Amino acid sequence: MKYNHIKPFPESFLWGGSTSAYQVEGAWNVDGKGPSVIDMMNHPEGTAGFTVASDHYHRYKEDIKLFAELGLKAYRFSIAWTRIFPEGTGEINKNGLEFYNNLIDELNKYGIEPIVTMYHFDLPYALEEKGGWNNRATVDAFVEYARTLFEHFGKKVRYWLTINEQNTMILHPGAIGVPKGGKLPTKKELYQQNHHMLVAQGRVMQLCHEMCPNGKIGPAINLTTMYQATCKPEDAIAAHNWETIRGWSFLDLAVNGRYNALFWNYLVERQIEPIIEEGDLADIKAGSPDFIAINYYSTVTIAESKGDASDVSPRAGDQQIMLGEEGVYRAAENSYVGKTKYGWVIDPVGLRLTLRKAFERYNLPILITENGIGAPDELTDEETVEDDYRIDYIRDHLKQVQLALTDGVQVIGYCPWAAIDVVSTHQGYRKRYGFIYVNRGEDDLLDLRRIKKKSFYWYKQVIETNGRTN
Ligand code: BGP
Repeated sequence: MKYNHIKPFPESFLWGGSTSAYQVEGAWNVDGKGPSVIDMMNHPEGTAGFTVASDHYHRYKEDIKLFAELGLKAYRFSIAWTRIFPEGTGEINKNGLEFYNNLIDELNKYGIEPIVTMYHFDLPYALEEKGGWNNRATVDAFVEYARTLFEHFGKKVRYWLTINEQNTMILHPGAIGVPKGGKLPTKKELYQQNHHMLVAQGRVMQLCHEMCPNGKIGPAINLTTMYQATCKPEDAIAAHNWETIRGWSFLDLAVNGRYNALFWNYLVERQIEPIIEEGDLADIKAGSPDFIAINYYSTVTIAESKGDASDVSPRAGDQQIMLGEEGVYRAAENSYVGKTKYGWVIDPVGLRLTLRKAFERYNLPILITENGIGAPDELTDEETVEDDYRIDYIRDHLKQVQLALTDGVQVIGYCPWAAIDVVSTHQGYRKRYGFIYVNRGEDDLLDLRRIKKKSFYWYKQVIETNGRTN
């Protein structure tokens, strides 16, 4: 659609940057922190782990000063559950509360809006040992953890995100990692876990509204639009299958409090539907979000299933993510989009389409909590990184966000991944996303000094001009 006038970004637009606790903090066992499932997972040889990460735990003041120089209006980070409750529940670790209290104060000092993810993949290992999300007790543990966060930070934090990428955890459990000696859950278990997370999320959203009158809370889902490989009607059905099962079914529950009919039938037909206890659906429904947070990286193109094992194949460049499901859909190539060095599809227009579809369906403000390009950045002799590919990627996506705003979609902020280099879950520091380079290798920690990349200066100017990208 051609427009004569492109709408400007709103004055209140939350120009931000994102990280998560296990990928940025390090200090995995410091000051009373307990282990999480992430700390206990198997690691590929020669790839940086999470023990030191970017050492943000010890350098958060220096980092936040740089975020202020960058001009960030918001910083989206996660709280490590195991810093607050080392065992997931029970005794509170005061040091953990103090760390986040100081971090939030430091952000507020510079006028940077804290956007807090409560749970970003790092379930306390002590809970995992008792069954993790298969166990209903984890629902109560999450609600108590949330209550503690609201009690201590409810007056200082306005934006809360419940669970990061619940859909990734359920659909690609191997992508987050398997605890040492552990095994992947069955599909039946996964959809039971999913149901428990939804009940927990519903209760936590209600609690937020009771305890934090100025607070806003929402789910953070990895959302993407699906293209059909051809105009063959069966391809269209397959694309719709996967768009529903992968994305809408999670948000339909979080926002509207109901199991999507197609999704529910898919579960029942495979005998993997969860046990729903009395009061669960009421809790899910009563927890209404104030906004939707979406993580967007790529689109997926889908073809009709062949009904055999050939439907399933690994995503290019990423053996951890399997695409396709026998009898449901299979992944197809899209010759109209680019790819990153890691094989992830680059599709800025897909972001506009995803935003339009999500807004049309739920009519809630949308916060983009992740978007970015992972690349093997190289430090130059001039002490910078010439990451023009990152500038291009973000510029192209921002142009589409602005078009989505012009379409009428209410986008309230953009927090690219990542504010600073963090450990990529599988590719360590060989795959970087930040505006700020962290000087370390996979095993060699070097001096961990912070270096501004070319994209830092570019994004700073984007923020200063409220969205001028040229
Ligand atoms: C998202 C996760 C982030 C981050 C990002 C990039 O799905 O929410 O935590 O890891 O993906 O992924 P990767 O580091 O694997 O490239």
